[in-house]
Amino acid sequence: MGMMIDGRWETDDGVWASKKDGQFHRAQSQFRCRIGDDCFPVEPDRYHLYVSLACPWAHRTLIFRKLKGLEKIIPVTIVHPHMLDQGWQFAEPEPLYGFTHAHQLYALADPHFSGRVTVPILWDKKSQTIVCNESAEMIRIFNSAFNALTGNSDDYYPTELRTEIDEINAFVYDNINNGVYQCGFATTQDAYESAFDHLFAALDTVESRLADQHYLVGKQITEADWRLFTTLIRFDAVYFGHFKCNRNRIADMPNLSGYLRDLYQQPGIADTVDFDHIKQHYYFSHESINPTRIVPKGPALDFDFTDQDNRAHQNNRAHQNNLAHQDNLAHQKNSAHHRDRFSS
Ligand SMILES: N[C@@H](CCC(=O)N[C@@H](CS)C(=O)NCC(=O)O)C(=O)O
Repeated sequence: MGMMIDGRWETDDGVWASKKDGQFHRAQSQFRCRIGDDCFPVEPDRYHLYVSLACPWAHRTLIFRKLKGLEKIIPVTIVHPHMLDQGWQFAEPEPLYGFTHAHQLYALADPHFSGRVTVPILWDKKSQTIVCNESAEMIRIFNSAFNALTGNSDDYYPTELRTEIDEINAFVYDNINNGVYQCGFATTQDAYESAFDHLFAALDTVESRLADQHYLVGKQITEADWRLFTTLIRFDAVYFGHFKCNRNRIADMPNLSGYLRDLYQQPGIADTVDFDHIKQHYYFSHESINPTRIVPKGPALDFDFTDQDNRAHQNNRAHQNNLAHQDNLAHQKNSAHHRDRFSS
């Protein structure tokens, strides 16, 4: 692995944590434009998305691309799962310029770019630059910018819920999304244990929150849920083992695991999840954590079943279904009563 210094790729020692404190500090994304202004107008066939199927941040953008019906408007290129000395590479030369590595895109966007070469990348074909390389902002772009072209006005960041969504996003980002990386990339015992404690305290908080409500911000799915989802879906397969986030699995937390399956089973979402890529990427790419690069065969995972019994709010849901069923029965009885009256 490595990074760009003044437009040139430089390989480094493959250690993610800071030498000073043994903690992993995530760098700020540097391309932060929006679509819908004069520089980047809303147009079909103008933007291109580069993602890794392994990366939880990139996964957010794939989910929004799917939910918002943007597949035809924003084509996607998927990087090879292994991120090695030259950073992200393409299995085959990518379609726009024939580049073999993602750092070539960064160099084209800015010949003096210094920083990490991350995915996802939202690319503008017309001005040959990166519009945005920050997933949190990309999903907001996808949420609304192309509505007029797609006719899809589903809103995962509704105005009246924004304060609550922002609050829960910050909590989930600091402790869970980034928390798993802080456990996994820590190079001191203290840094690891502190990240571990924050991570599981936060998962406990979310587990309790989901006892009374279906989703993080009440009854409807919002971007907050999709942001948490991409970490949860990877948890038992990689974070538990590879990143040593092993107090327990998500499968052991009834509300979180029911919630995770609920999100996984939403239309189109399972197609965005690729466990082979996910495991290949993490176990093979992070040589400093897994020097043998052996990719585990397990665990056996199943996100396709539904359970009515082990999630408290599903009991609520079951209870509501039951009430609805009784209403329905009452209604049928009434109708039958009316029918009888009218037929007699
Ligand atoms: N803040 C960025 C973070 C993206 C990110 O860190 N992606 C990882 C893959 S999971 C990456 O590309 N890392 C390469 C590197 O840091 O060199 C976002 O959310 O878009």
